[in-house]
Amino acid sequence: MFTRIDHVGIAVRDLDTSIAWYETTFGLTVAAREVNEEQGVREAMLFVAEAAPGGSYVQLLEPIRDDSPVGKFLARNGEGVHHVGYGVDDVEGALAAIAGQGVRLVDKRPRHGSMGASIAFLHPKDTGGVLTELVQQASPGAM
Ligand code: MC0
Repeated sequence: MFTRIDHVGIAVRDLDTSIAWYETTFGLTVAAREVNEEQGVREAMLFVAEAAPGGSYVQLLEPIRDDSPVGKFLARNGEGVHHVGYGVDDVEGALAAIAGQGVRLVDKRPRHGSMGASIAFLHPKDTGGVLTELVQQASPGAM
C-alpha cells in the first residue's frame, strides 16, 4: 500500500531559522513553501532524495495559530518530529483499507496538502503514538 516515505514532518517555532539550519548543516534545499490556512501551518518542504516516483522530503512546520495541531504539539512537546507521511498511489483506497482494519481516521476524505498533494491523517492513538499521514502526490502537470 505504501510506496515510500514521502516526508517526515517536524514541528518548529521559527520556519526561517529552521530552514537556515537545515540548509547550512545538512545542505538541504527548499523545494516549496506554503501557508496552509486549513491546517494552521506555514511550512516548507526540503528535498532530501530522489526516488521514483516523487522524491522524499523533510517538512518543517511552524504554527500560525496556538490552537492548531502543530501549535498544541509544540506547547506540549517542544520542537521535534510531529508526523510521518507515507506515499500512496490512491489515498481514498488506502483510507478505506486502513479504516477496515479498525484504525480511526482523522480525515475521512482527503484534504489539500503540500505541493498539491491529496493528504489524510490517521489518529496517533490508533497508530502506536505516531501521527501518520497518507500522501498522494499531485500528478505531473496538475500544480
Ligand atoms: C497529538 N497527539 C499526538 C500528536 N498530536 N501524538 C503523536 N503525535 C502527534 N503529532 C496526542 C496528544 O499527545 C494527546 O494525547 C492526543 O493525541 C490528543 O491531542 P490533542 O492535540 O489534545 O487533541 P486533538 O484531538 O485536538 O488533536 C489531535 C489530532 C490533531 C491528532 C486529531 O492533532 C490533528 O487533527 N492532526 C492532523 C492534522 C495536523 O497535524 N496538521 C498539521 C500538519 P494524550 O495522551 O494527552 O491524550 S499539516 C501537514 O503536514 C500538511 C501541510 C502536509 O503534509 O501537506
